[in-house]
Amino acid sequence: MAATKTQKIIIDTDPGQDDAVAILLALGSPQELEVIGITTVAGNVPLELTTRNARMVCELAGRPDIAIYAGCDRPLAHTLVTAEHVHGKTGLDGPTLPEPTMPVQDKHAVDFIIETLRTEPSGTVTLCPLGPLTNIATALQRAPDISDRIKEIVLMGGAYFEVGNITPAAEFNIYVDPEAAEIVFKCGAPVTVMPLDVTHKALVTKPRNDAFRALGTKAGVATAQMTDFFERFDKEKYGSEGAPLHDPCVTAYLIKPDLFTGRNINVEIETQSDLTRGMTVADWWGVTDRGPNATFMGDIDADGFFALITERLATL
Ligand SMILES: [Ca+2]
Repeated sequence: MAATKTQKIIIDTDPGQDDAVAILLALGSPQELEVIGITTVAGNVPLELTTRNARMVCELAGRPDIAIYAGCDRPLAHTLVTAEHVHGKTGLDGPTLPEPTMPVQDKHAVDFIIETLRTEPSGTVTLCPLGPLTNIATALQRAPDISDRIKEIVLMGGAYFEVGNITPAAEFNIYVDPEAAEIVFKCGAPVTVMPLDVTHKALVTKPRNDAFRALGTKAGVATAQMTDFFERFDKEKYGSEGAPLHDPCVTAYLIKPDLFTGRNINVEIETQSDLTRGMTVADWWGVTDRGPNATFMGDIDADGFFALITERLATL
């Protein structure tokens, strides 16, 4: 057995094709990651659909035993903005997957997050937000004592050099709920960020997509179909050689941190300006005296990243 200690994680998610791959990667990596629960949030599509999609993905992985908790159906302060233009009407367009039959837990996602952090030994649970930060911020607001007990928050969101994808200045997850993001970035727990600067280097090129499909398994083929769908939008928008696979950067980091490099810096969230609302103001060059509050990643070994995903999908 490897000496690596299995890390307990809660995946907070708004699936989303790339969320789906992030979840599959985690479930395919039981040596490194123990998924103690999946919490859903409104984001790419409304909550009812993100909860349905999370269940579909667990069933695709052959894991109907995973506990799924539905969370907040709208951001803290503003109306929900969704992204059907990227992810399709269901949020998980691409493959044809059966309607899920596994249950949703009765408990609210926020209660699950609070209770888990209070019950598990302090510093043993990592939160993995892959969507707007509404559930995590609500938990922190309601139970400020939990911030000291979080091992780490590893999230996909924000951008500095790549600036924005939903507005010229903001990345989608942060833009949807900047007030929540501000609470999370100020909470005092260690925060690691996978911004667009990283995820726009994690492109599903044709050979990488072919490698998923060539696995010939349900999970491999569905992943290829999901990234095919996703790709249409990004190819039109960026003219890139493939779609960026955003959210799996979070779970890949927990399995193989060496795939990523970044800087421990100060990151503030713009919540006021109409023009730049949701911008992650990252002090990459250290031009302020503001203390560091996040490890902001800047680069990825993309070949290593795709090799890891393909290897772990093969085990499902
Ligand atoms: Ca997501």
